[in-house]
Amino acid sequence: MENNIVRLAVQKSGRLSDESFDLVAQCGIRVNRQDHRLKASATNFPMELLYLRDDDIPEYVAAGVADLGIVGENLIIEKQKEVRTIKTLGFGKCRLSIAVPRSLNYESKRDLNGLTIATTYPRSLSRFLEEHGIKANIREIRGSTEIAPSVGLAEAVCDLVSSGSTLLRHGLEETHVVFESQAALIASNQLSPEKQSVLDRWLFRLDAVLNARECKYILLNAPDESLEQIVKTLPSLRSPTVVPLAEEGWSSVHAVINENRFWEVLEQLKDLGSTGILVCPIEKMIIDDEVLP
Ligand code: PRT
Ligand code: ZN
Repeated sequence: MENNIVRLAVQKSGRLSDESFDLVAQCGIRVNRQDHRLKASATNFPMELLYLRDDDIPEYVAAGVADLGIVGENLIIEKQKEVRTIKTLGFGKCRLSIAVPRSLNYESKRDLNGLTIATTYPRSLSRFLEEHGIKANIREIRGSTEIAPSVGLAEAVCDLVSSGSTLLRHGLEETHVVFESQAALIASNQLSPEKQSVLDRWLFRLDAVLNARECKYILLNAPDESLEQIVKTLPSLRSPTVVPLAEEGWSSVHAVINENRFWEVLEQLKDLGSTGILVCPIEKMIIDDEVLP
């Protein structure tokens, strides 16, 4: 029984923590964590959570100490451990970028030659410099990368960026994106068949939660004369549901619509004479042969 329990490593406390815990909870998995302990068991699913520093998660999963982990792609790329990326999770979005002081009057990649670049991502930076034929020095530091140029430790930085306000505050200008990143689920390469089947059960739930996050349920009233056009405008799972209203000449249309195209579609629907448009969140969405709208 014991070896059927999958161990999921999550960030103990940091930018990925809350959304990692929420994702587990939204999959209906209840975790009983007491006093901020480093390990906790789920009460209704064969899963155990390990609470770690994010930097350690790829190593723990590669070593098989944890079976699964939720960690930024930035660390998966940087740490180069033998793990499988199962899926990206849509949060913790950022990019690893090179930035230089605005006073440098930077023009092109060539200006990086001969500079010292401070980073906590030496491998990723080194690969980028090599690929672009840039000869710069890498100074590996532990944190607070953005202050390195102002204290004379380096002439440029390579750090994670999300809003860009940290760079701005420190007089730095983003010049190159090394890669884009978001949180991902990783797995050990040595999962037993029992653990793989627990992972498959969890993935079924995870997909239902992640698919639902991307979509909204929409209901509207459509005049019959533009019904055909309205139905064509609406992407949906298979096709929209159309139900006649009690009032002659009108129908109610129900559909599932992707967040990406949401406002654009809504405008078209209004132009086609739709009224009483309601938009509702979807909690879980299970799709088989149908593709996301
Ligand atoms: O203690 P532990 O080691 O677990 O945590 P940590 O302090 O190393 O990591 P944490 O919690 O800061 O970040 C965890 C993960 O969140 C990262 O590995 C990324 O995958 C992801 N992430 C997303 C970010 C950012 N966005 C981000 N903006 N990680 C860090 N930053 C930092 C960046 O380093 C810079 O200092 O935020 C600053 C820039 O932010 P903006 O918004 O000003 O551009
Ligand atoms: Zn860290």
